[in-house]
Amino acid sequence: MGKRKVSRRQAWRINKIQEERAARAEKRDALIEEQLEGGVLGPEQQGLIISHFGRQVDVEALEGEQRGSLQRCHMRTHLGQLVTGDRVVWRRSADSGVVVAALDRHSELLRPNNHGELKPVAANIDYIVIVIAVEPYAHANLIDRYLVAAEASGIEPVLLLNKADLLDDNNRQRLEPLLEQYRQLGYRTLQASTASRDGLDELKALLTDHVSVFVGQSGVGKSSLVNSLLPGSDIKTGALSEQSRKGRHTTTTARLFHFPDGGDLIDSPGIREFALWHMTEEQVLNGFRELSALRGHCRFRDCRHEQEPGCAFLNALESGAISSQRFHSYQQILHSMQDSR
Ligand SMILES: Nc1nc2c(ncn2[C@@H]2O[C@H](COP(=O)(O)OP(=O)(O)OP(=O)(O)O)[C@@H](O)[C@H]2O)c(=O)[nH]1
Ligand SMILES: [Mg+2]
Ligand SMILES: [Zn+2]
Repeated sequence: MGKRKVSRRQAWRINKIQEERAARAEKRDALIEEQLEGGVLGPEQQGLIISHFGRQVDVEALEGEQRGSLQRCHMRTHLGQLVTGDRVVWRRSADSGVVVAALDRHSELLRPNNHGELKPVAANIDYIVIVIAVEPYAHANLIDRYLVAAEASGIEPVLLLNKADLLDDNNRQRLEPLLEQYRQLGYRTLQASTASRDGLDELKALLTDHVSVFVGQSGVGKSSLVNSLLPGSDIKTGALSEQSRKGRHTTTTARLFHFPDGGDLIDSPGIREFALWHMTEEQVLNGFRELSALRGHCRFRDCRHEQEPGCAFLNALESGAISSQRFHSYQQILHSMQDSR
């Protein structure tokens, strides 16, 4: 009986919190509209979203006397989901600012969050740098999922193995063929170490004059890489857990940094998994270049590539033309999509 009572009270609490939240949002929107109408805001100017914090964003002024400075801003309602890298029109107020319009994106990386909603990770990017490391353990399936997302977004992926200083005779046997496999598929691959600084010049040369987002598991060294490439950015980094040798989700929000001579780097929070339920099977197949080249070559038009005779995928698997890791990764992704539907 006690249980029921508590849950009823909980329901009441949740309801109350939601009502209060809606009331606050309404009040905030009214305030923004009042400011807009009252003419207390400065002129419209262009800005760049550096970081996103719940209902607010940090906007960098791209013009005017205070060009280059940051301003915490509210957002006008109905602007859609703004994200790091977005270009916006905003107006300054006495103590903050209001984003009044969002400009079109030329690219965006999307990812489902833990609540089943599709969210942008970053906008207007040229390279998705998929960071893996000698530790935590690099899961090939996660790499493949990022490659599917990169392909769907039309953004070039780059595969970067960090912590190369930790390579030894053991882990080298797994990681070098892994990188080689992606290199042979035509992806750019790099190795680096923020500890020994090996590979950083090459990485910097690639990223200069482009906008790149570092993505990957927690603890692979995304923030450390930004700190090494851009001394002075002073981002917090966190040691791996002693027990699990996994990252501790140190970075909690994406943030954009400028190269002094052109180009930007976006550091993003580490992830546990990358769901792809929002993709079509077609899009998943597009993300596997070597498999999508076999499209239409199976005996049956509706081949599921599972056990059908005359299946081009299974034949290629048998002859060694495609890797079994990649093929299983493809199947795993399709099955996980079916499960979540
Ligand atoms: N040995 C070695 N350790 C590194 C290297 N780069 C980063 N690390 C360490 O790896 C740990 C995690 O680094 P972070 O930069 O916080 O990793 P992250 O990817 O930003 O993690 P999240 O913010 O949680 O997603 C820290 O203890 C770093 O010192 C490297 O090249 N070699
Ligand atoms: Mg980080
Ligand atoms: Zn087939």
